[in-house]
Amino acid sequence: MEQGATLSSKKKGQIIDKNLILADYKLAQKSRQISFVGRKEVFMGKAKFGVFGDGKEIAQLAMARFFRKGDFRSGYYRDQTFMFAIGELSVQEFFAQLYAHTDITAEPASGGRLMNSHFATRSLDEEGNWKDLNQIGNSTADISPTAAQMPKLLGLAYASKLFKENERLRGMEQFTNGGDEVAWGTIGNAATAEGMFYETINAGGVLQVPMIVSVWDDEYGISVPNKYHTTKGSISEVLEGFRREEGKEGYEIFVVKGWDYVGVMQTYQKAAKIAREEHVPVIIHVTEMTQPQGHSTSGSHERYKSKERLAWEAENDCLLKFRNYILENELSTEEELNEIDQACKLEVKEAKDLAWKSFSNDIKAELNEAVSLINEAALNSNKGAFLVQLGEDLSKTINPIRKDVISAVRKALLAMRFDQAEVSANLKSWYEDQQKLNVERYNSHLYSQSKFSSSLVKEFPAQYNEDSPLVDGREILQACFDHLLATDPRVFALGEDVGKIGDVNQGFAGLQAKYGELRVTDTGIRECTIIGQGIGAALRGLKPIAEIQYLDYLLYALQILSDDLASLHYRTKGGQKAPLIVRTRGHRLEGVWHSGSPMSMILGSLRGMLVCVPRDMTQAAGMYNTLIHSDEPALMIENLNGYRLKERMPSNIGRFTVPLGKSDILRIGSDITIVTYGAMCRIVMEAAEELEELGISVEIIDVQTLLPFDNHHIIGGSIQKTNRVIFADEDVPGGASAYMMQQVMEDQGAYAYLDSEPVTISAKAHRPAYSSDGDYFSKPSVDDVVEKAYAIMEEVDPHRFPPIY
Ligand SMILES: Cc1ncc(C[n+]2csc(CCOP(=O)(O)OP(=O)(O)O)c2C)c(N)n1
Ligand SMILES: [Mg+2]
Repeated sequence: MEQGATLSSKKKGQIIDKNLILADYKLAQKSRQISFVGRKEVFMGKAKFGVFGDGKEIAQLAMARFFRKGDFRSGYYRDQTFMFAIGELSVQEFFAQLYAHTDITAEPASGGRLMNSHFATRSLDEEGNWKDLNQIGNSTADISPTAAQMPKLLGLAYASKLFKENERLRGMEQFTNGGDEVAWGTIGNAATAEGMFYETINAGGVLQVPMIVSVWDDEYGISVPNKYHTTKGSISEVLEGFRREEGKEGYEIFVVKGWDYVGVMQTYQKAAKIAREEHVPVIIHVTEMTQPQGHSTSGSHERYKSKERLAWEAENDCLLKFRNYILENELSTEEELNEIDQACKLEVKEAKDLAWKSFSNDIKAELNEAVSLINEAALNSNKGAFLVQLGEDLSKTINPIRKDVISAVRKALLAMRFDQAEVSANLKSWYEDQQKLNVERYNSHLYSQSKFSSSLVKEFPAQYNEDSPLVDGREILQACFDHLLATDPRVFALGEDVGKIGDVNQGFAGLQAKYGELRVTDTGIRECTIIGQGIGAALRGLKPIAEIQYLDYLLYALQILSDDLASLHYRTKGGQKAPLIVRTRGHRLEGVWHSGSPMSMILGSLRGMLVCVPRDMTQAAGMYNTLIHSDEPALMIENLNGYRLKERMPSNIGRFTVPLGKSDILRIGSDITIVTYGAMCRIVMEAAEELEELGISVEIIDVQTLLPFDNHHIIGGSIQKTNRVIFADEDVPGGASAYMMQQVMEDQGAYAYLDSEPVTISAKAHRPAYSSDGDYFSKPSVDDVVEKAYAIMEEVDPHRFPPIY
């Protein structure tokens, strides 16, 4: 943590505060020991994989020195020294994560869900309330995809700008100290070749936000040297054009060697001042870093580094150079440093042993219970000998894991299937209790489990009076957003064309003029970092509505939505949340890139988010109101062709809510249930009129949200009545229509009530062709729905419904 240290030189290169230097030496040495010991633990089979921060210690001490409580880090797996230095990670916690300890008191970052060196602090208490983030040296939860820490970094820094410049956020002391928090990013040299890196750097320069991006350059990305990653082999040279100049905003750029203790301290001191006080972004290219143990436990770097390179790395090891600096400047003696080294070794060993004990004792206790219950059952079971052997094998397992225990118990229960129920009763009930615990350990927190869950938001129906006017759908949204912006200062909207013109369909029309540019904001064309900007701001307590102009362009942002936003709550086991609303518009309009409905792509990649597919703008407005009162991230897909359709303006526009996961019966019928959503609702409703004339009565259900899906089993209930079902949408064959069928057949057991084969209606497998004919021959039409429904009834009663073709 920043200790107000001003660096000045007595003699050339000497820093006066000897105590700080020795404390830094000790921390660097301890961190190095942790890397050595961690690697050994993996090779001994006590952990599965290890990646460590050796060779990167010294610059991280400097970064930590100028990092303050309330600041945020968004980095990657090399940052252990930094995390120790800011006091947010203990040695024992580091090892607990290496072993995958599932208890968050032992492993607070993720409760064993993230592989080692994936750091995170907990922003939320056990009830899901925000902690006082100003009292924490915050680290967002690391993810493995290279450079994916960059988009949210932008948002973390952008939040400082909002806190500083938006007067209405003044009351949020729990989150900010007047917006002077810095967002600190770290990234490996090779990862800077990713598109996300450049997109973030460009946006940061445009926005002028307080972020400091450190590039840890060890000249390799696993086995591949810099010349394959970066033009001219140097990221700082490549980024020269971003450097600020007289009269032109940009970045401050520093280059410093990773073993130069004085150099890094001076650089980070300057960088922090510039970013914090001027809100100017900074890039620090830290060169000449090394990897004493190679990339990770997955392989040896002797395979791909030359002898010369390995020798150079040994000579330029930052710890060795730091030690020499201390000795040369007579800040300490060999003996004193050796003593520090020894003390570090001991401390690391003790912490490691404690972490292992704590991790393995829990499992051993479970194993002992299981063995004794298996033995107890063996006394009366027909499979006694088998069970005794199973128990004996289990008790002999070296370094047992939970899978060993639970798998043996399941095998035992299977073996006892012909025994009297009492024989296995105790083991079964123990197993069921363990399964509940294991669900909590491994499967919980995909969605909010707190009082802020969207499922707990009260339903207030839309109200109308005689004067409720008929307006364009987009006006309903505009009135809703107006209300949200007026009543909740945390809300802001951003995206391409969202500001001045109020989005391409004018949902925000006039709202920038009313609330200012900070609340309704135009951005560059950069879908991935629009989402990152939203994620980062949401991580800091704000409520962004980030817009992706068309659903077809969600692909540009899908990776970060999936890897970061959707997994956040799960991967931190409820330790962090980012209640970001992603707004977009899709389904049918025109052609290959403005008519997409790739719902199965979304369903497959965004578990952890809510997916709302409203049939009209009134339903969408009600869902926005629900989302604003909850703490879950969501994707809202409005109907592209619905903005100019007329709807009645509810009199309680800003207050009514639409419950998520509650299907709506749009039409009551008796012959066939048709399940659909979004823009297809109108098509199916029209088809129902034609079918009525043909003597076929259909019940239409709008699921409204795909995640969650029909919580109240309204569809199953309907099928009990009609005994026939069609799942209709505009996705590809086998897409979201198949998802809906799976949900209803498996989760609701509707198969038992079917008298006819269940049917799906979808678009063609290709993207929709341009123009109205392209739409007709690519997307499901009223005629398609009529014919599919008719065909079902034809099979039931061919006399009443003779073949059409
Ligand atoms: C998107 C993605 N591609 C590939 C990988 C596999 N991978 C993990 S680390 C790494 C090299 C990263 O090198 P660098 O950014 O220089 O960081 P260093 O490990 O050298 O500190 C690669 C290719 C990944 N994690 N994510
Ligand atoms: Mg590297």
